[in-house]
Amino acid sequence: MDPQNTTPTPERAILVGVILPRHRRWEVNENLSELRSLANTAGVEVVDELVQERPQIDPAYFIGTGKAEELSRMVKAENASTVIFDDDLSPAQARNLERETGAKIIDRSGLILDIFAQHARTREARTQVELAQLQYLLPRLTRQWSHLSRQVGGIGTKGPGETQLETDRRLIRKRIETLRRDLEKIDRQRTNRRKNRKNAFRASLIGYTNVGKSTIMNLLSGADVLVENQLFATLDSTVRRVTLDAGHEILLSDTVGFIRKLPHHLIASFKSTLDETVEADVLLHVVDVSHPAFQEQIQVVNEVLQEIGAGEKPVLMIFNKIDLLEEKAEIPAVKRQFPQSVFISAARQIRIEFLMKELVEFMEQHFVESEIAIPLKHAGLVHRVHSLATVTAEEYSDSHVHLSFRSTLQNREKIQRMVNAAVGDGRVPLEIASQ
Ligand SMILES: Nc1nc2c(ncn2[C@@H]2O[C@H](COP(=O)(O)OP(=O)(O)OP(=O)(O)O)[C@@H](O)[C@H]2O)c(=O)[nH]1
Ligand SMILES: [Mg+2]
Repeated sequence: MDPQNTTPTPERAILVGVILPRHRRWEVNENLSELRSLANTAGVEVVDELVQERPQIDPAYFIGTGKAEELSRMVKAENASTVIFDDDLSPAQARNLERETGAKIIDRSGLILDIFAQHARTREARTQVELAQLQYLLPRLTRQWSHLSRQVGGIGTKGPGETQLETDRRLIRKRIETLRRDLEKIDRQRTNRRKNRKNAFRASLIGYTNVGKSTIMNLLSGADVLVENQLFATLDSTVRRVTLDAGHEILLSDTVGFIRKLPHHLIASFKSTLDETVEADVLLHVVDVSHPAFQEQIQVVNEVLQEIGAGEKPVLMIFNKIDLLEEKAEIPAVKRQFPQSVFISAARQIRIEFLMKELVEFMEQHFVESEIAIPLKHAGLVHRVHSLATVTAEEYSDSHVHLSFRSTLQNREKIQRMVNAAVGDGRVPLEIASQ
């Protein structure tokens, strides 16, 4: 940001969406309205929209040549400085459009990265965002992007032209390496912190952005996570101990939300933040059930979960914001579709007690106490059990190590398979005794 310009007038932007034959019009409208929210969150004023139906995308301009000319005229008429495309553009398309319109061309990924950069507060989030930004920037450097002597990022930065390019590319690659190393260090610290907490049952609030995850976190744990009617208010993960009832305590985490077409670099560089989700025992998938596109949002979230390797975890669906539902009659149908679900309003504190009861039940379903005896000659396996479960007792006899442990059902199966594979060489396989 330019320090001399403390009260910048908002950038004026035009949004562009393309309807291909496989898209439905309402989908594109929904996507554009989401793009508008993204633009508003980034502090951009949307002055017009352009939607084009095309049989396929144009390799040079994404939209057709004629449409690109129309866009140019719109830019002039509205005195817009920026054009934001809902789809990702190739660096060449962005360059051509920039030349044609004279405006700065941004795509959805660029915009999301910009918001992340604006919202990043902790060292970890800043490092992660900068890494994703630089990876996004590298192939696009021929455009009028900021020279590296200025801070990378920010929507309105202009660069020095092409002479600096090679130096800039080299600098970026070097910086990417440094950031990667920094992140590895942060990752190791996080992993150590997580190891110390592994004897607790871990639940992770996940879901589309702006659905109410942090509101639920604050409500259940008394944490003070920022809640805003904004996309990507949360970029880090917060972990808090929550007492559900006298006998049940969990570690609850709240983390970054997902969105359609989350840039791939972002997912990759947010690995250490998302590991909180990957390593949770259960996922609490929060949905804004009052949103017209909530079903599609559920799909998007499931796809991202697959991508980060958390697609197979037990999930409790939390349908939030029922206070905003005009048709309460829709609830039974959603409940039939998602039997493992609760319907609440976090903001109005409706049915929160019920949510806590369901959590206890969920916890009992997915967390079990077991015992196993491992022959001493396979004692090397003991540390594997430690890594997958909370060992509550460890006793050595002449022939065996006897372990009592608490784990998720999944991890119990893993332990059983692992021990059988090592020990069960044709003899009777080991049995795990459940308590
Ligand atoms: N009407 C209504 N609003 C809610 C409810 N729960 C949350 N909100 C509002 O929804 C907005 C987003 O809430 P957050 O808790 O920040 O949502 P989030 O999922 O953490 O969002 P990000 O961190 O930005 O991804 C805020 O304005 C909340 O006040 C609810 O039950 N009803
Ligand atoms: Mg949040």
